[in-house]
Amino acid sequence: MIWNEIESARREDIEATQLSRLKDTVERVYSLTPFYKEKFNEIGLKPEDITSLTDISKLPFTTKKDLRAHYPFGLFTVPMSEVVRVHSSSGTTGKPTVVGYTKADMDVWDEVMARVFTMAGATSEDIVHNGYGYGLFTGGLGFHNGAEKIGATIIPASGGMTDRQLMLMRDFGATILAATPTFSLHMAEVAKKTGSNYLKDYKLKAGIFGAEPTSSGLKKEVAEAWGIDYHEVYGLSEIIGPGVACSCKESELLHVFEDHFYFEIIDSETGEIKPEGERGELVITPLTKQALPLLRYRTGDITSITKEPCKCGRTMLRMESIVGRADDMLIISGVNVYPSQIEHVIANTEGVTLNYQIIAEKKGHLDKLEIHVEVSDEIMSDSLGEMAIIKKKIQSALLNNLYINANVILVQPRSLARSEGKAVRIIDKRKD
Ligand code: DLL
Repeated sequence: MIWNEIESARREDIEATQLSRLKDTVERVYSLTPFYKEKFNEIGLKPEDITSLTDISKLPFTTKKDLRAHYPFGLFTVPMSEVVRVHSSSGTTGKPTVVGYTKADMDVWDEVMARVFTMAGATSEDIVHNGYGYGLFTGGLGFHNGAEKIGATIIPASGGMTDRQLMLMRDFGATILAATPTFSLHMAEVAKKTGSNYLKDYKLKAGIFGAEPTSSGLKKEVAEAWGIDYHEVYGLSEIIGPGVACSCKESELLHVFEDHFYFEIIDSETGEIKPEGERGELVITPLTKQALPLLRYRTGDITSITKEPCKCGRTMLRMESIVGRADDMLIISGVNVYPSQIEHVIANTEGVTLNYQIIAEKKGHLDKLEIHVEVSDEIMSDSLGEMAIIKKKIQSALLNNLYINANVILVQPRSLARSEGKAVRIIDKRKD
């Protein structure tokens, strides 16, 4: 089922809607935000210069730094009396980035999340177990409102307390799971402790996972561990929260809700727009935001987009799963590598699990990479010889496929820390 018929509109119609909304957004930020007016004046640009979608390349970029520089509400275009909700990033590296919503913004957010739920096959008959954190993080409340919008029953479990979450999922008969992929896998690990027949206690049929980069291998593992369809959702608080794009049943690509978000892929270094199909940094312009409209927001996320039609009937642009964040990219002795590429190698190796951590260090002038990977229970009880073979296999795959020299350390099952939200995969001691 498709929630809104616009999701399968003709391209010309989608683009006409985008253009008129883009013009409104440009006019809005120019007249209401001194920050943008100044930027326009610097480059001699006027809102009326934007007459086609390709003119978007004339507009200035916006970065996280700009949001921080105007902390907390400096880029809002409405008085606080019209702001009904505020969220923010965790702000582990300095001041958090703060975002705000008017009533109209909340309606759009609920609408796109209703599309997400419908894409995952959910209806008012479903019981949604929401394991995304509630609070300033957009995950919990974003999913909460979307589930209510389609009339499903929402269980606002939030993150943490794994045993209790499992009890609620069983006792309330949850049919849809919403949580980060790593936390969902952790919940499955704990559920499995009750025996190999654990799935009989649960009624889950689908899950909606996101908020962190996830390899195909990890998606498959989560889907198998819960015996469910895997749907991926993408989003970020600066743009709206979860609900910018979501994958349907047909493929791993995510449908972008283009009537509300304009996507470009750029070369991070030069800022040039890249052609369809090429990977680069995702830049998003929200087209209907009232409280915090931003122009060409640099997400730092690396992906590609395609206009190829999808069997599900939706016509909107699709994006590939995020490969990684530009700032998560590790440069190891001159070689660029994303954690998800390392995860891909681990996923293709028998005998290990997808619980891993990457540690980068400097030894003298040299970069050293250590990768701790948990082995499976079966391997642990096998011989040391087997472990040595696995270690070698991963190391040579990393060298042959990614050109990186890493020391792989196999560790005991369940010995690495688990996350209740977004997983911490990289410890880069070179940054200290
Ligand atoms: O993580 C919103 C969200 C909540 C999305 C729940 C999906 C599910 P932020 O905390 O602002 O918002 O973090 C945004 O998380 O720029 C990406 O780097 C990453 N991210 C979000 N979804 C995905 C995904 C929420 N599906 C940042 N795959 C983004 C990979 C993702 N990375």
